[in-house]
Amino acid sequence: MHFHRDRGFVHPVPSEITPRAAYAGRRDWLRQVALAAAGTTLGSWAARDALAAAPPVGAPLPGARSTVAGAVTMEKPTSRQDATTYNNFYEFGTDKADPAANAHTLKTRPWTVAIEGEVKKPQTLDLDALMKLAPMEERIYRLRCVEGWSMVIPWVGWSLSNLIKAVEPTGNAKFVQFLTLADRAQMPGLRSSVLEWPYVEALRLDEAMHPLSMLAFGMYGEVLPRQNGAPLRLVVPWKYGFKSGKSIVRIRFLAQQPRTSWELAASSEYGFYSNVNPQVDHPRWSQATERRIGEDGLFARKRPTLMFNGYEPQVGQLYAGMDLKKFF
Ligand SMILES: Nc1nc2c(c(=O)[nH]1)N[C@H]1C(S)=C(S)[C@@H](COP(=O)(O)O)O[C@H]1N2
Ligand SMILES: [Mo]
Repeated sequence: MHFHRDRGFVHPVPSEITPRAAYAGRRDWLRQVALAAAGTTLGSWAARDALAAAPPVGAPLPGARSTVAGAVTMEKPTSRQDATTYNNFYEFGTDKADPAANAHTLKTRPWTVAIEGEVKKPQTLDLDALMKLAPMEERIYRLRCVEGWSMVIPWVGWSLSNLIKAVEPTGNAKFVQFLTLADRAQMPGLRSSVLEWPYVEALRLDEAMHPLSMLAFGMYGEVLPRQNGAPLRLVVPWKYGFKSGKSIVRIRFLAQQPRTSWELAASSEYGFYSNVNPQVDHPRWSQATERRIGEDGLFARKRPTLMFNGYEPQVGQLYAGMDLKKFF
């Protein structure tokens, strides 16, 4: 992985894929569930963890096929193995294999999400209550990272608009900010100053209300693996992947556009909007093409990148009349 420190802290360029054969976290919970079911560890943290109401990491989490326009691409999904071992989650390290190797320390239950700011119903929601807010849907989205690679991932969750409507934004609310967990005890990557913690991203309220903006609790029909942002993460498929924060603990409604972690790290490289756009290059590399993980050879960038990552028919209207080079 290469950092270009002369330009500030930035996304590393796509680096070597280090495949991980073992999937230790999943084996761990399977063992926990087995032990808990056998009643051998009742009272231990493992049993409480396994028997908590919210399903544990790796448990089945089915979702009905989404009927939201554009929510199910017919493209071949990336293998689960690739999607769970080639990750960006800097709280657990900056190499692609680090999150899968290190995220086992993330405690995903109990978990609450605080809703605050410009809403009529500020509240702190427990994960169980949150998960019941709307029926689970399966959506198969393209994911495009600003580094020039892409995947196709079957997520399980529902439109973020369900939550936004439930908390009733005030007339002043124009932006929604997503703050993710920053706990040094659970996240070894926080010792690095590669980003300002907590990892914070934000959307305009109308972007957040778009039916394609999703809160995901699962992928591949199972509860989210920790390295993919358990127990809940945002998925905004027409924007570069870094706009979709993992392991969210706080959602804040704001009148003013907030700064985000990547803007603070390198404002010339990462704009607030960060819509996927093959015509607006990243200062250090072209965005015209991408390599699909698991499909192309290393460093091959053969696939043309699509405007708004292929979601232009659904989301183009959100940016009508805007200069997309200026508001990148
Ligand atoms: N909290 C947090 N969220 C994050 C990141 C991160 O480092 N920390 N990385 C982002 C980036 S750069 C990408 S491309 C996606 C990757 O999601 P995936 O690993 O599930 O494919 O997560 C995004 N969300
Ligand atoms: Mo990314």
